[in-house]
Amino acid sequence: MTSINKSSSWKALNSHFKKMKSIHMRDLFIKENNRFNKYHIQYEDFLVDFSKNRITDETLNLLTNLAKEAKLEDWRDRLFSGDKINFTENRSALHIALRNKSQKAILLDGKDIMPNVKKVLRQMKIFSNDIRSGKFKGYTGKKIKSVINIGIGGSDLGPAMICEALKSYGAKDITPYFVSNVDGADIAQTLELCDPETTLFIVASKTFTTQETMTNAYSARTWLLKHLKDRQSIKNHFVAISTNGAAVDKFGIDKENMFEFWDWVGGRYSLWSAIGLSISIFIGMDNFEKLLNGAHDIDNHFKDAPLNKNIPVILALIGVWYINFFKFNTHAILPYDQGLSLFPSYLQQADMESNGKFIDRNGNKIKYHSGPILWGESGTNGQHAFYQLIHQGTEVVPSDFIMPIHSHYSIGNNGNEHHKILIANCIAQTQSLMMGKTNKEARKELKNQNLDENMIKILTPHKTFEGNRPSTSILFDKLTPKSLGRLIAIYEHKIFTQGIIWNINSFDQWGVEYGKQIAKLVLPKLIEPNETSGFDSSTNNLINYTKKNI
Ligand code: G6Q
Repeated sequence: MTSINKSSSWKALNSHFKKMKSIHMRDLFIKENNRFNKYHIQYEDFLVDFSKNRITDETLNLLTNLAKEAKLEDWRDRLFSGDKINFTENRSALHIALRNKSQKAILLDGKDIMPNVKKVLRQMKIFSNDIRSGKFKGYTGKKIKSVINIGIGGSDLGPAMICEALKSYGAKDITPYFVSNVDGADIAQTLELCDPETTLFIVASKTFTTQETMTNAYSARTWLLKHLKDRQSIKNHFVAISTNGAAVDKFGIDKENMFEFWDWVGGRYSLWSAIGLSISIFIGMDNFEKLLNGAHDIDNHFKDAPLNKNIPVILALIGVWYINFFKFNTHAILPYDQGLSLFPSYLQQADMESNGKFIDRNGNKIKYHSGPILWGESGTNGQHAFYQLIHQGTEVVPSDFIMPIHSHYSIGNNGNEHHKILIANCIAQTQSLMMGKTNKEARKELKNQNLDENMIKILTPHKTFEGNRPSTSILFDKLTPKSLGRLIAIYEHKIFTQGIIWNINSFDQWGVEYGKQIAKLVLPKLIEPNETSGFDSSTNNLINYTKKNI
């Protein structure tokens, strides 16, 4: 395949961009008073308003052509049919099978994988029910109250984000904790909050070799044995989720307490698998199933909806428009829901680990930008911090405003005062980012404050907002397991779509593996007594300085 930036649709987009770059969205809204009608997609309770973007019909047509030229539809079929599209690891990317609620078989190397998927779901259901009901007890016969998930990256971020998001569905007598950092503070501070007799550790690691996770898991085991003084207690307090049965066995976790998943589940796509055990324990298996249902709905939507009515595709194409043509290289995720406070960092991994790549599928260095720098924070907190830059900075930051219409919490006047204020803030931001405030408007406002002419002159440029700052609003009824499943799957498929357009493999992560490899080189040098040489002078000195002062 010729490089996508040499394709006819890319070239057409380039010429179109020359026209579009100076057009203000204010004018687009004046010209097209039905802009919202044209540029929104309603999918059941999900409303995606992408009208506040620097696009026209022509932009969307050209972008859709680009997706076609990149053979998005073929690649989508290959994803769903279990082709080994993660070719650098010789693996399929079949997370869609984990939430396949149809009765259809999904074949991998000619064999239906659904029976195994369902078997593990049943195992999760029994175990989650037993923990919640108290049937599964700690070694001394007490009910489990604390569930500590020990994992990192894909074995941590999804479950942690979801347990936070769906707290209102959580068991009141179980607290989930997530320990990921190898910094001893993480596990030590968590253990301080827990009682060994009522604590369950979930060691979540696809490989069961990750240094951080294994170090934390061994420290947890030491802590448990110090208190319970019997190796037999491990059976009542440790379960493992992994693809590596031998390593789980070596750690001392009973086969019965192991939940399997498979190499065709990428780490950052694994929350739908047994890696979600902390979720199913906390919110119950029925709710976990609803999360899967939500994702399955979007799998169907992504598969079946025409490209120009397809939520993940539209989000992806608008992203490509900004990254590759406007050269806006960052993207903000701004959820107006406290529950989604971890959503930006979860998506950071999903997006940046998938599409943060400069080599295409043919092994060539790409000559265009790929994945954006993703960042964000829940609203309204971000408004009092970094939104200044979004409004008036020299960088333009396309932003996603994510907002449920209803809150789980009834508080304030009429029981919805807080939520109305939250919604008002969210909508107001998208409006002012798009409209801006002209010099004339700023001047008029200052005049109304009865300021003297000199002061008005000084202040006017500072109070002027260029506007034309793009945003997409994603609204849905309420943050439920189902809607969260949908939201996550929307972004997963958006990321996939962009990876296809950029012709990169979104499913490997050699940068992460490299990190795992280099840490192993430095650790022995920190331990050995003699002076370290052999690295560059900075690294040698950092190691030697640390050794001297440790
Ligand atoms: C995700 C990455 C990475 C991975 C962690 C943990 O896609 O592969 O974030 O999830 O490195 O790996 P283990 O689950 O093998 O411990």
